[in-house]
Amino acid sequence: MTTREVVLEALRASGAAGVSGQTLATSLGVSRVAVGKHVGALRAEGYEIGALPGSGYTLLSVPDAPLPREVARLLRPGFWTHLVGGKETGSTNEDARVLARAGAEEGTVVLASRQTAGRGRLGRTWESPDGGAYFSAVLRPSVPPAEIASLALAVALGIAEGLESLGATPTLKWPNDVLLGGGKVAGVLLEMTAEADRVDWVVVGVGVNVRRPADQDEREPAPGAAYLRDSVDARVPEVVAALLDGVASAYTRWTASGFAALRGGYESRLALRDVAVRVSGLDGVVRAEGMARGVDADGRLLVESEQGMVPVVAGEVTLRA
Ligand code: BT5
Repeated sequence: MTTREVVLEALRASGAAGVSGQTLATSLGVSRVAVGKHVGALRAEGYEIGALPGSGYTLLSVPDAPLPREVARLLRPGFWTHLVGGKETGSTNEDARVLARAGAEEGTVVLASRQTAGRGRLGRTWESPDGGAYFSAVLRPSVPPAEIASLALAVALGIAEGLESLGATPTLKWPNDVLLGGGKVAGVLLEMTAEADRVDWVVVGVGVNVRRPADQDEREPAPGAAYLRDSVDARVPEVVAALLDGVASAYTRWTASGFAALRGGYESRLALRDVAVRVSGLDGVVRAEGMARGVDADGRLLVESEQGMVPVVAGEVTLRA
């Protein structure tokens, strides 16, 4: 721990009672001026620290942002080993890819409070203003590349379960959108490299809208976006920890037993069940039209059409009038 972190932990431990600058200085073996500087640096990171004559410093609130140290202390121990970043970046998926290529181990996570080049699937943009959380995790599943399609669904399920642990009631739009009240609250982007028969690494990127962007200078919220804070009172570090725990749990079940073990949970949250849909392939060509009935054990969407039950591997779903 750095001296700044020791100061922070002392503030946390002292709670509402607070701790005096002199006590901190003595226990750390530094001057009171040095303590004041660390407090200033923590305030610059977004920690709200009160200073009252007599009672000293009091930690009033931690930043409402995905700082690695605030997320790490809320995580279930075990799976996520390295958390980095936490401020602005281009794209956490890009950052995580660089780490994965350099050999980062499974369980490494890059976090950001905003992205300047956030990306969705197929070259689309992911609006990433302050108030959301953006993170990408390095996974190294020992499976053939074809199985990664269902990992995207497993991750979406893990996010839904994480949101439920906070009191929200999300639904899933196949393949990997997470909805709240009909709007998109989170999106998932998987990128990977693989040999012919084995995945080398997968970067799982998740963007979640927490607070509605309020500032005039923020970019327009994406049309159709939903915001978690509209229905659930949770701070960003808490949200990120819940989603990471949800993803770790779903991923662990997926690696142990495959998507088949998650199918029931996925289907029970499927927003499009028994709804008339049109599914286009990633090339834009219509693959199936009919009633969405669920997903199969490989995560393919089952569409009951005039030709019978058509399983669709990848694509975009639109509702039919
Ligand atoms: C996704 O793509 O939903 C995947 C989004 C993944 C974003 C994360 S953030 C961390 C990591 N780093 C990255 O650079 N990316 C990942 P797709 O299914 O293609 O949906 C994209 C579409 O969603 C856009 O074309 C918009 O219509 C809509 N959209 C964009 N920003 C949104 C937002 N913040 N909230 C809701 N919808 C949004």
